[in-house]
Amino acid sequence: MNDAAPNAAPQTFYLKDYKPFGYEVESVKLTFQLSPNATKVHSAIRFTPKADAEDNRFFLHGEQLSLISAKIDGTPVTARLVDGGLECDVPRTSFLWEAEVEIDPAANTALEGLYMSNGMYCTQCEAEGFRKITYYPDRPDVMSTFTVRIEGDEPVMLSNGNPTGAGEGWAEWHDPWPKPAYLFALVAGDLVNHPGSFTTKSGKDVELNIWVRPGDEGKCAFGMEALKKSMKWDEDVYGLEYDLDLFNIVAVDDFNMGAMENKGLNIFNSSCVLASPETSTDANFERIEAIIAHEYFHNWTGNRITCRDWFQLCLKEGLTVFRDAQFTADMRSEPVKRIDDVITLRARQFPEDNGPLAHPPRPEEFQEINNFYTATVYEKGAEVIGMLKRLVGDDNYYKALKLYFERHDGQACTIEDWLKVFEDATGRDLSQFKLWYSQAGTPRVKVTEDYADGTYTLTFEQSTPPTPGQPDKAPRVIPVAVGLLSPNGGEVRGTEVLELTEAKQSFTFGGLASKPVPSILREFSAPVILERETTNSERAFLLAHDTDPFNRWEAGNALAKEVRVAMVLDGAAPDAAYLDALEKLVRDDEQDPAFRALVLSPPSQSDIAQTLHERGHTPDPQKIYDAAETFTQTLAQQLETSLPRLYAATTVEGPYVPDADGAGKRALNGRILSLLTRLDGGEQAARQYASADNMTQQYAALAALMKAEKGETQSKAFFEQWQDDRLVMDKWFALQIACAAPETTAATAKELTQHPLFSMKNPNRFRAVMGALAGNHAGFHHASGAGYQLLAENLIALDSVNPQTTARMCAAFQTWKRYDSERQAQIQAELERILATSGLSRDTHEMVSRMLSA
Ligand code: 0A1
Ligand code: ZN
Repeated sequence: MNDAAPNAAPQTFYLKDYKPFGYEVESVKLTFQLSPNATKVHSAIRFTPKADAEDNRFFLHGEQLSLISAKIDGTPVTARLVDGGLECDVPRTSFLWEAEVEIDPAANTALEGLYMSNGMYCTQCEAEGFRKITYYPDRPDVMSTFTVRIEGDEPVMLSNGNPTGAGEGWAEWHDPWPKPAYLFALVAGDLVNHPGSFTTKSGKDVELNIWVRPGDEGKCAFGMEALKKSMKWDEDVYGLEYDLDLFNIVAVDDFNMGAMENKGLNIFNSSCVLASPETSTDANFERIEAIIAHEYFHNWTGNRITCRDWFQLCLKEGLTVFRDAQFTADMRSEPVKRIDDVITLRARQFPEDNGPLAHPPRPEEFQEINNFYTATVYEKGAEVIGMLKRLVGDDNYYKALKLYFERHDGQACTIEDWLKVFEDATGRDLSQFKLWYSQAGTPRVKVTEDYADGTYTLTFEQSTPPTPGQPDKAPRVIPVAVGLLSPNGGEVRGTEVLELTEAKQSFTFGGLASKPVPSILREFSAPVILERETTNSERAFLLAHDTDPFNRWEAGNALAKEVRVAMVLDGAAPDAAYLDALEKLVRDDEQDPAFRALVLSPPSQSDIAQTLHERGHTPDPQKIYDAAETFTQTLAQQLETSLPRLYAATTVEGPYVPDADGAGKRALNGRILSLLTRLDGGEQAARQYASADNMTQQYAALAALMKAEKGETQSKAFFEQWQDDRLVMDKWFALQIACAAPETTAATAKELTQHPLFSMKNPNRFRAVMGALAGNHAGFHHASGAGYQLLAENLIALDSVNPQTTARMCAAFQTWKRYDSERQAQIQAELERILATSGLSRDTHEMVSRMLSA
């Protein structure tokens, strides 16, 4: 069911047009009479006109609703149905608005508003889904208390806040905290709970529950512990306590995103909460812990203090991602978390910032807000906060946050409010820093050096390439953390933060005995691309000696990229010195296994393509693939004699524990197994597959075997064993495609779309297949164009079912201008084909037109 979305000229919304709503909403009472195809929603809402309103048009959003009746103060009224909602003539004094509407949750495959998943009712209202439930001023700056009555025969019926009554066929809820409609939630179905409890630091007992489908009870314990750790951490680090008697989490199989922070009733994609050693990998466990924390942290950064309008989305998302990253660093390993985050930023945000979809963390216009839940808003939004914290220092950061909560609790805020708090708390002028919120694009920072008479000079030049709508950019404030090492390995100057504010700027370091080796952008102190002429031997030196763990990894990563680039461009053999350095590191048992695993993980093929493109070459995906294969094979051979010992030494014995230590060891063990499998015909991997008692090891063995084309038996066995587990089957679907050779990738994916367990209605399954297709760089970009075609066909088919997921997945084409003219022509034709689809959703229309018009 699509919104009426004309293929031409959809409406654009602008930040500059913001106007407050002309009415206060004093209270909201909702009654739901549940029925799969005909749910009735009765609303009783008290409005009071604002005395100082610029505009008293009484407009309520509403989409896909059948209006049955409307009343004001008990008297029937005639509302005018207009585009996107209704208008009505209303009194100039406080009045009670009542409406009855009918909706069809069973037909709602877009998964926005009230919908059904496996026979269970659930809601998703962010960003603008509440208007599909009833007529309402569906905007985040309208906050009110909600009282909800649910009538139906579902055994469990939940809403926000605290329960206030229940009986045969009904349940009532009241949420005392004023909230915007996007935080409304309702869940009803046959659910069972995994209970828990938490006592806040001021002594309040909070009842906790994770609600799941019968059969999934055994997969809740880890999530419950993660929730309790999050509650404790937010008290300890930010001084923030939970504010209701109850906190519910519900797992839902059909969900467009990861999870949702609805007040007191978080709804999670089941893949982001259900965990067990048998069915989840270490990576799954870490992600679940992080997402539970993220949604919980939103209770303050998002719910108690929300956004004035959707342009301010990064106010809550950037800050909450920053907070969940701090949490993960504290629970696990700070350097490993930082390295992982930078890998993700480069893989997801850099392509966005350097392509046709580039937009600032605070965009100034949109057609469909769902298209702006992006890596730029989330991850770059978090990087901006990280820079702010580095610039003002830790103490000032927490002082400013304290002021933010005191000053803005209960309000809907803007980026201006946020920065003002920092200015007031620190006395610093942040007007130039604010450019990070309004300018798109990744700054390039070029560094040159000079040494004479004991004085070392670093000169930085910053510039940002043009992005859509922003041809020129002003210099930004860029914190660059720098340390200096002596050429024989010791640190001569510890980390200091240089503040770049101009287009070109120099910094000097005096009193040095010899020319130092600089370690620049430690901890990745700013989301920029650093350009510096250096040598592979200096990179190898830093890989061995840098005292900053991030930059040690970064040196190894840069080296790995240089070696591959040389292989692709000149057909060079893998660099011997680099192979030696890797071998030394892998065999050094003193080094953290997680770190060794990271250094052993090759840069992605897409990353190599981006690097080639930045240097003015046209990347050839097949050549990049071949170089990767040759490199890994050569590395395996070089390590041949040590692999069995290394494999044995890194195998984690004993019962599986999903902690950071074990995960680091298993990650290294998995890398070693994949190298070994290239040489031993798959013997060791087959043994590991047969004996594994946890998914991390079972999956690692299966992946190694499939990559080596030796996994047919195990893949069948895996299917047999797990065919009834939807989340494990997603792994199976994705792995077939991830491991396919370039020439068979599209065919493999196509075959899987015909598999009886493939479904367009389940976003996880669709993403497992189509996401894996787009993620197999050489397969997706195979010269035949079959990958492009298959994705486009499936996106067209999905658009009428689920526009939001379709639009998000269109971004797989965003790097299209990197490639040669044949590939560009193929992609362009597919994008045009999508755009020409009749009845195309507003979501997909916006994404595809942005990609085509750049
Ligand atoms: N606020 C959630 C993300 C989210 C956004 C939109 C959704 O549906 C359209 C669902 C979830 C978060 O940051 O976790
Ligand atoms: Zn969030």
